Amino acid sequence: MRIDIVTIFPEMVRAPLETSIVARARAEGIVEIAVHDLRAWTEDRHRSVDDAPYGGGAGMVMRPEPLFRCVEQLRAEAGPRGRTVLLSPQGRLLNHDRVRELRNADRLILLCGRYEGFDERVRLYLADDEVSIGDYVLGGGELPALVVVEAIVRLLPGALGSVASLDEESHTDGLLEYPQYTRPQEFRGWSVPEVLLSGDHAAIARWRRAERLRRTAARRPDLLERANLAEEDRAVFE
Ligand code: 9D3
Repeated sequence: MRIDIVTIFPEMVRAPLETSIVARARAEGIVEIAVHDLRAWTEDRHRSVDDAPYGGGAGMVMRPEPLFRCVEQLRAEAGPRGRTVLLSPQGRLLNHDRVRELRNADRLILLCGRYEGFDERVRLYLADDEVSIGDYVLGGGELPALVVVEAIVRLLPGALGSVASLDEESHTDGLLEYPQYTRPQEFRGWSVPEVLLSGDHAAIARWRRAERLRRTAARRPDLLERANLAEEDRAVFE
C-alpha cells in the first residue's frame, strides 16, 4: 500500500511516521508513505495556499489550485489511482469499519486541511471521501491523518505479529477489554485479583468475560446494545 500525505506542515507528521509500528512497516516495505509540502505546488511569489472567503466572513480558505495540481501529479505517477481523502471536521466519523474500508485501497492520498477549511470545489471535484476523527476542534488535519495512517497500518498483513492479527479477526466482538495486571503481585497494598493467580483457566476466562461485560455496561452502554451476547453473558447482569 502507498499513502501520500499532503500538508503545509510536513514537519508535524514526519516524526510519528518514523516511530514504532509505522516505521517498521515502512522499513519492511509493507507500506510506502510519502509526505508532501503543499507549498511546493504553489506558483505565486508568496507561495500562498489560502485566501479570503467569497461572501466575507472570518478566517481563510484553502485555495483549490495547489491541491488540484498536487493530487493530479500524484495520480499521474505510476501506480493505481487510489482514493483521495479530505481530513475535515465535516467528514464521516472514523471508526474501525471505516479504517478497514480504507485499508482496502492500494493507494491513499490524504489531504490535511488548515484554516477554516477547503474551497468547496476540492470537496466536490477532487476528493473521493471526507473523514473526521471526532467531535472536537483541532487546528488542522495533520494529527487526524496520522490517526488514519496508524489505524490502517496496524491492519496490513505482516505489520503486527501473527498472534495480534488473528486477534483482530476473531476478537472484534464489540466489548471493552478486561483489566490486566503484571508484576508485582502486591503494589502499594493493592493486590492482583486472586483468580488470576489461581491457575484455573476456566475461572480466569469467566472472570475476564464478566469484567468485560461489566465495564462495557458501565462505560459504553452504546456498544453493549450492538454486542452479540450469549446466555451466560446475561447472567452476569442478574
Ligand atoms: C467555524 C468553526 N471552525 C473553527 C473553530 C471550524 C473548523 C475549521 C477547521 C474547525 C476545525 C478545523 C480544523 N480541523 C480539522 O481540519 C480536522 C479535524 C478536527 O478539527 N476534528 C476532528 N477531526 C478532524 S479532521 C480535520
